[in-house]
Amino acid sequence: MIGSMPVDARTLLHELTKEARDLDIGNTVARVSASQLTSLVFYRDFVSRNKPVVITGAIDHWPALQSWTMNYITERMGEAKISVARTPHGRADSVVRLDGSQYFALPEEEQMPVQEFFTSLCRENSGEVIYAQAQNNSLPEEFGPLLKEVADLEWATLAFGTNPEATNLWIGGDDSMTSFHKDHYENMYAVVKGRKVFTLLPPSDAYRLYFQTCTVAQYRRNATGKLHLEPEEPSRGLPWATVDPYPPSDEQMEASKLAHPEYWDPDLPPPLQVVVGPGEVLYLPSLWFHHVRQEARADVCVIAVNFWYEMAFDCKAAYAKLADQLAAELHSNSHAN
Ligand SMILES: O=C(O)CCC(=O)C(=O)O
Repeated sequence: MIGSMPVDARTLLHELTKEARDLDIGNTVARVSASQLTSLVFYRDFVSRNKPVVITGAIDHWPALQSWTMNYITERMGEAKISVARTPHGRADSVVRLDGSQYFALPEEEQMPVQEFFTSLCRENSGEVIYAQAQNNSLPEEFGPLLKEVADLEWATLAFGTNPEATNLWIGGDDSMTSFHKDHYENMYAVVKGRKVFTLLPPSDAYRLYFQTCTVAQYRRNATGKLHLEPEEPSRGLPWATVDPYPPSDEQMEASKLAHPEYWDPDLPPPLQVVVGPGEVLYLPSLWFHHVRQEARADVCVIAVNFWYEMAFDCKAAYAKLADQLAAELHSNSHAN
């Protein structure tokens, strides 16, 4: 026995991981042309199975694909201010280890005109990283003048049976990353400029992400003008995934292999990786764990629009909750032993 769990709970979870891949998910994310995809096929082959897919050719008609240069966006937006997240390293909303403690680090949040945002984004080596990543229905709420240059994905809306609850615009550079997490939404993620690299794990694999309860803290500027982490008052804890799939140094990679053996285990199927390019849309099913990094290449910045649809709290959601609970139990027992 490990604590109160049978000793083979870990083996059973490994089997679940392998079986989910063998039966349906596979080891790659398929690409399907929008011309072959009706709402019914999309629902039958992907939504009902909670299975990711990249759809090509679905947004070729969006004027945004051609028009959204930095100059054009600046001109359309004028003096309107947008929400911007700022960190020293580009890893907002992620686990940061400091003086022997683990913090869940929220970014400093600012409002600034788009012109100032783009100027800072283009400035190299400022020692800080900014990312327009507000998830408050930001396309209509903050970028209203650009709204008409994208269109709803009507076939997806039909498959989900509801209009999107939020439509968010994301603008950032190569240094911004989004740490592993899951959302209680069905997500249609459309890339307009640059590339997004998604690392994905299904809900069954929660135990491979080593969630730990971290103290919530936020970056704030101190008297010398530097960003530093300030724990929230009153103090609160948040369980968050501690695995970083791109450790910044060889040393940190070795440390991660020791701390997170089931993430890197060569006997388990590796996380799925998919690169989503301009004009492509990723269907990211609800409750899938995702880590996101970006590659601007010649574009200077990466721009994407995502649509969040309400998810069904069905039996798949119940299985996912069980997987989360087993993961928490397994790791709390590993610490205790
Ligand atoms: O693009 C990103 O940086 C993160 C996207 C994301 O996490 C989401 O759409 O849920």
